[in-house]
Amino acid sequence: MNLLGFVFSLFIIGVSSKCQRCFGEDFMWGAATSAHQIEGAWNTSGKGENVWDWFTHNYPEKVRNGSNADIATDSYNKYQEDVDLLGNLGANFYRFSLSWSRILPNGTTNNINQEGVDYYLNVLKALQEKNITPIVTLYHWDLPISLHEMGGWNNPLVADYFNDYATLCYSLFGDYVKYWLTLNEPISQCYYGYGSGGHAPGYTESGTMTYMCAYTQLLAHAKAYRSYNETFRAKQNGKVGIVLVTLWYEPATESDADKQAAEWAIQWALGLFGHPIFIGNWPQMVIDRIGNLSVAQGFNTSRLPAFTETEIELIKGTYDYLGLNYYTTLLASPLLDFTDYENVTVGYGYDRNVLSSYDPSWTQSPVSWVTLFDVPAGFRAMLNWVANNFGNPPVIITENGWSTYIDLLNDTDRIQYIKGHLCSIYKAKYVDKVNLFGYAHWSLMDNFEWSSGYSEGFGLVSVDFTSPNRTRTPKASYYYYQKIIKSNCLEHCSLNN
Ligand code: GBH
Repeated sequence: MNLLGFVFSLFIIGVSSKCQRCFGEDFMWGAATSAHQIEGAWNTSGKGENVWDWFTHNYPEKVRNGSNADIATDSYNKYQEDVDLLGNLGANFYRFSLSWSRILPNGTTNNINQEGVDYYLNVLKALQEKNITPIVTLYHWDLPISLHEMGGWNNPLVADYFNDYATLCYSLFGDYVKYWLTLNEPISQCYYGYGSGGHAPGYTESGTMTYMCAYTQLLAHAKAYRSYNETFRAKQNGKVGIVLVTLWYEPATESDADKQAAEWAIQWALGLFGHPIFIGNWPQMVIDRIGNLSVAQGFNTSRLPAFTETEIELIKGTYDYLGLNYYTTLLASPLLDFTDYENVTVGYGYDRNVLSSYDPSWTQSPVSWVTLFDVPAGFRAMLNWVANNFGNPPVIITENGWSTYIDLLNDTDRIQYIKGHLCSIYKAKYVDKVNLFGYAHWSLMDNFEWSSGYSEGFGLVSVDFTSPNRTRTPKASYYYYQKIIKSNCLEHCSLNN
């Protein structure tokens, strides 16, 4: 090698040691939304009412500024623009959800709304034209009101209605859809909807209903997974999974009690749903804890519904892949002494027994849910926890994102968040060997943020909610993410922490 060549090689080594970290060519990049948060058209074109329509219309005080999703981002009419935005982003996939009551206005298969079916076929065709893979969630919290009136997720028979709906969707859309997700974040649905009451339907029975809901949702997921196996897999050759979430928890101190608190916090979220699916039955410490407390509290049986042997087998193994959502990290200590079984209030928070705090050095979102901090390390830790506890299943990140004021176009804090979090999953995948195959940012665009209404936005694209056009404007983070997708590489990602 001549001198010039030698100097040139040094230059190349110099550039690459600036920590260019490249993902494999088959790694999938995408963005996510959900039906109720974007579609609008809440009572037109044959759509039936869902529990969030009912909740926002009847309890406007439960949502910031009394907002609702009657129009939202109007994606029912503007889906082509959404698909164009995904195309320009360079997205390989789009994670979106189907509105159950748009397809089945009463929730049941005796009445199919053809206009709703056509809408989703149009979305799927538009995606196909741009070579964007659909990853379709069947249920993202928008239960048809008729099923809510039957008790909603407190009623185990709703699992059968979900199975009917899922089966219909496989047959209607299965030619286009190869990645299905049954339920979005059952812990959030069951806790915020049936426990804290912040979400529809607004029940506040976290010591009982949260677990009934969990029981029914696990049965619903499992039945829908089995139906795919029995009737569709051979022909359609797709994959079915579920979306789970946890706040990541680190022990507040190195004490054993704090370590146990952090572990329990994860078990009461990821464990509650992941253990039945990946290992079989509820986690043992959850069974023991709720059982013991229930007795001490005067219940005849545990507040945690017991699975029969048949149900355990039905649920076990019902995954082809796992969708994981990660947003943030908190610190954990015990709420009460772990051995104190007397005088413990009935409730999920007391069962879980975690007192949360945070590190004041963490950057906090200026607008979001009580606690959204930018803590990339928790992402890697969560992925490792899942790989270690659930046998390293194929995982795709179905949500990860940061909240800002909705009109902020120069969203440098979101860029900072994305940068750190992508570096963290890079390390999980390539250093720790977690079986991760894709990443979706939440969200493609600002949308109806549940009980926060439109007071905050997770979007890469801003939406003008004051204009009937719902004009979409990409933020700085959209262009930042576009560059990453195009190069498939990260710059300045150090492997040292
Ligand atoms: C995801 O849930 C959802 O899947 C998605 O639809 C949503 O838009 C996204 O997060 C962003 O929030 O106000 O303190 O009571 C993440 C779990 C559950 C976290 C509800 C915030 C309310 C917290 N979320 N929770 S608080």
